[in-house]
Amino acid sequence: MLTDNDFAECFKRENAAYEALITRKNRPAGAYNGVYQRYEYPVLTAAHTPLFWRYDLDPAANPYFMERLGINAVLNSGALYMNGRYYLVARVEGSDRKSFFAVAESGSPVDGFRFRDYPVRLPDTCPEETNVYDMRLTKHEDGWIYGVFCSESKDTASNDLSAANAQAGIVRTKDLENWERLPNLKSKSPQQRNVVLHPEFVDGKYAFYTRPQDDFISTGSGGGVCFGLVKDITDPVICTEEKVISPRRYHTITEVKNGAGAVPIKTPKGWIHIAHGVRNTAAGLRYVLYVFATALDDPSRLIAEPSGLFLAPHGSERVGDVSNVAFTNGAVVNEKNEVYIYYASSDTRLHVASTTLDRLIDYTFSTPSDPLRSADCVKQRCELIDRNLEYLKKNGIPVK
Ligand code: BGC
Ligand code: BMA
Repeated sequence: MLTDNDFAECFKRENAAYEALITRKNRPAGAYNGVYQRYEYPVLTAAHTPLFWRYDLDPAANPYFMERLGINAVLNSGALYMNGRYYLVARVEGSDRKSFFAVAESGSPVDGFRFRDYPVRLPDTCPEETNVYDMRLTKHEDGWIYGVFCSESKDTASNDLSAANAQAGIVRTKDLENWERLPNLKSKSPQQRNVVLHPEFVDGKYAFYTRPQDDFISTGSGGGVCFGLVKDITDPVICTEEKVISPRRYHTITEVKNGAGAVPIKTPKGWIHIAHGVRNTAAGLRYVLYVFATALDDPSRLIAEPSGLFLAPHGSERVGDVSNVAFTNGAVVNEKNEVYIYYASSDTRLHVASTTLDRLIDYTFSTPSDPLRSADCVKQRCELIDRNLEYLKKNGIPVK
């Protein structure tokens, strides 16, 4: 048992370490690729959650100054930039495996994120709901901020204890403090995960990016990221055919699954989507980010899909609770047209990568697309090499 003095010392020490972590400056790090810049430190981790979420700070109740309710991970976060501040609605996972949402904010896009005193207290309207995660935040032109997330329940129709059912939950707020829960999205698909609300009306309706799936894990016949319209957001039923806009393809990074990630970014050339693609490997599923663009006059029309992955788990990002995963559900653009992409690694911690709108547009619309066969990929690369060697020779630039 600690003396009151030791208890107080312990708190002081841990609190100082916490403050040092929150106020630590981040800096650009990692290899140059011209597309985006990674940062040295994650922006949020389990250790960024306040001590008073985890410890009982009363020495009489907690004589050893123990964590009573541990936090296991902070990951997949929705993101918003408003009035000069950066807001993240992170997925926080307790050591009990249940996830919940919590708002962290900062004046800087890359460091200084501090959680509000309390997590989001989501209206508890679905008694069967066991777990919630991966909220996408959409500042909609109707004036509300919507949060679309995965609402997971036990599949009671199955004898398999781990069988589950995923649906898209919907909440809305004006201040990220008071949340109104709407009914879950209804679509023809028995399950839905990775659903994103488009920020503008399309044909006067709410537009959703969906991801139909046959069961909880497998997308089965689900062809990829889809698009569907909803007339009334308070009775959200997809009233159109769910049209595939970013298909899964054999022997690509989307072979097993894909899903919408960040809310699409509006640019003069089209809507830019940063999504995730999944392939299976001997070491399990590998999640990477990829990019595609849809037309301004019809956000369900694919107009560009740069080849291959945009961002993959790298170095220490590759290891965590669910290793080999990069996942995003939030990116923001500020008034300087800087883009910050919040991505989690291996279901454990949240990072940021920065780029600019101009770079992202150039990447999206000037990167060649995947020719889908080794022989054609070699041809594509040889054409690049030909052009480069010619250019270097013509300009007298030595490479060796
Ligand atoms: C986990 C998610 C995961 C999903 C599918 C859920 O139970 O919480 O992180 O994406 O299962 O594997
Ligand atoms: C998915 C997502 C994420 C998670 C990923 C890897 O299906 O919805 O929650 O990051 O699996 O486990």
